[in-house]
Amino acid sequence: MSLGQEISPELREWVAAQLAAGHSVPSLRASMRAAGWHDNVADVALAEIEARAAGIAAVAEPRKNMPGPDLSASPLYIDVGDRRVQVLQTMRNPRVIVFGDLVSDEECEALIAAARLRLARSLTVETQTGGEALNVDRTSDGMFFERGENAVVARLEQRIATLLQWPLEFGEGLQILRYSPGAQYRPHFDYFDPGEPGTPTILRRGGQRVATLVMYLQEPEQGGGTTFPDVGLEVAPKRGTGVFFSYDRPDPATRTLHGGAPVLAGEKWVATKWLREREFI
Ligand code: PD2
Ligand code: ZN
Repeated sequence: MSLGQEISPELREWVAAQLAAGHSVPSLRASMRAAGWHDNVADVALAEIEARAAGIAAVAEPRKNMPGPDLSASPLYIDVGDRRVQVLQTMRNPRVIVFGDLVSDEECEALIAAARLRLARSLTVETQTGGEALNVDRTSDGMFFERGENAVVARLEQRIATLLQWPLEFGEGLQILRYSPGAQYRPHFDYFDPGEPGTPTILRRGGQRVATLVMYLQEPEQGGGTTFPDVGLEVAPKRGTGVFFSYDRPDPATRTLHGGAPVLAGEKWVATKWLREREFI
């Protein structure tokens, strides 16, 4: 669809706020037209919001601008300033890329050491309320670093921003997870479900998640792969390696359902970087 004018997240939010404040759809349509919005943009934006309000899932438009490395020349390595990251495997639909030599052994050790002291049973964002809650689907222990919290975190975040061509400020703080034997993360999507009542609150901090990078800091002896059930893919949790995947709309059609398979022996540690549409505040 070529509308000539983009329906920005800000426009969507503005329309939603006006409706919540009691303005009628015809009056909104009139003020949007008066403000210079093309009729079709106003109609599409309003139809989407009305559909959502009526509990009907509007078909989300895929984003065009997405994080990810430039693979146009099929590189085997990508220079990210302080190291050359290997491109080990790529998939198009879903977009999945496995990177090697992404995190050094020393960086893995330093992240684990700093995180170990602060582990607590993992919380996931509670989409009912926008708060956090214990989640039975995730039996790992975890914590979050602030963005740039220490030198190793800051260096890794800069490397990720360069590699994925996405502003550092659009990233959430690094999450660290530890899986003991038996622990797993059942298949889920990382984007926030547009149908959940808590989602608008979550989206205020930087919009949707659009991509994930899971980096393996310590490999278990057995089990613990990252699985993509829709496409029968399993990525081995090799230390220093990272699996990147992106989703251009918050929709299962992206085929980015993924999980952490149960650890069968040993301990698995990962660092996850989630990327948002906008600056994450
Ligand atoms: O640890 C993993 O393999 C894993 C799997 C699925 C991590 C995440 N999701 C995540 O952090 O979102
Ligand atoms: Zn996940």
